[in-house]
Amino acid sequence: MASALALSACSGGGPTQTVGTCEGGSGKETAGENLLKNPGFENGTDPWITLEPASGFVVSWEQAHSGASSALLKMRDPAGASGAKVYYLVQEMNPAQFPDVLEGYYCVENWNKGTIRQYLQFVVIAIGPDNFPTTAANFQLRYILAGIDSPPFPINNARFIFITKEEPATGNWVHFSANIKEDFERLWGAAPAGYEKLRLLFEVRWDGKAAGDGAPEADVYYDDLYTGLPVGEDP
Ligand SMILES: [Ca+2]
Repeated sequence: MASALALSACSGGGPTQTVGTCEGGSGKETAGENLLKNPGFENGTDPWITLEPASGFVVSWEQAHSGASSALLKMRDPAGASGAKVYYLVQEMNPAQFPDVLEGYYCVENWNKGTIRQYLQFVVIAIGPDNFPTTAANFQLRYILAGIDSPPFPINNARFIFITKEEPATGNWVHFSANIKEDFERLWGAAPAGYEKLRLLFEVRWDGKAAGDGAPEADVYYDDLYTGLPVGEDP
């Protein structure tokens, strides 16, 4: 299975497919090394970054899948806004081997859909892989978590994968996972190698908005993010 999704109440936490509260829960068990640092946002913001200071993330103590804190993307835009806007939670890395899986949890509150292409996604970008054509500087997988049911725009160096085509559940921690290595092999013909770096992005965003559409609003929490070997496998 290329991807999976499971729900649990935001007001709890715990392993995949259990119900709990947003305010607490147990951490997830992983056997492999997590290539993401500070994956549960218990140690401030570093080394997470945003690509746009005006629409970055904050560490929040309002909700947590495990521990005391999580990353919050707080979307508040006026009806008059137009074009596109991305709220970014990003980490870059340069592992020797391309990771097998990526997974984590999100929790959405206050989902007011201000425009039709308002959605959650995570993105895996391989920058400068030496086993890919030189037709693009980077190659991407864009995983739609919720909010849209078709690609939001054409993009030659990306492939879209729909984990759901539904609106996001609100008030629940939602587990998501994908085998990013298999998906690169299936959709691009190979897992990236010899790259300059990998960039992993966790987003809420809107695209193709006209002024006069509604006012996009959402509080999106991410927590307990992981990339590496499949969970439960020894290194
Ligand atoms: Ca946490």
